[in-house]
Amino acid sequence: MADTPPPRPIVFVLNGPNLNMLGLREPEIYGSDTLDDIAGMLEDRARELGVDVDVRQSNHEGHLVDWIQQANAERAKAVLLNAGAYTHTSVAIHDAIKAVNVPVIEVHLSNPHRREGFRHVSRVGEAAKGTVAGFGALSYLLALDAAAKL
Ligand code: DHK
Repeated sequence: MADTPPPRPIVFVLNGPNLNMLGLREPEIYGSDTLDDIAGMLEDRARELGVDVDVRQSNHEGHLVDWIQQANAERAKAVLLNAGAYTHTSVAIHDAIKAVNVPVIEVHLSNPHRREGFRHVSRVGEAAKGTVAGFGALSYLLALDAAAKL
């Protein structure tokens, strides 16, 4: 009898506030791809890399905290996190990243350092393993490549 293959490592892809509006929201900054488009690209790349992705979005800070803890409890390979505006403000998300062993990679479509001063601080980046920003939807794919190699 053939052995069942081991489960593929899972990468959580967590998206924060207003990222459900991608495609409509300031396309000159965030691009014209919707979050569903990005999820599709990630699923295609994940298949090539031999991992699974679980793409989620919430406008609520606590959901992101819960999902970081869940990724850790389920021994996910990594978390890709675009915390939206909570990136710049959330001590709770910073603490959640510090509290877990799962590596968290900060992702942004835009380059926050080229934008308003209030985006230059990243509470997520201060705790994350690394950051990919400024490449539009490609930021997510580059971060997934990094996650698969960890
Ligand atoms: C997304 C957001 O919603 C902003 O609040 C961040 C980030 C930047 C992005 O570029 O993906 O400042």
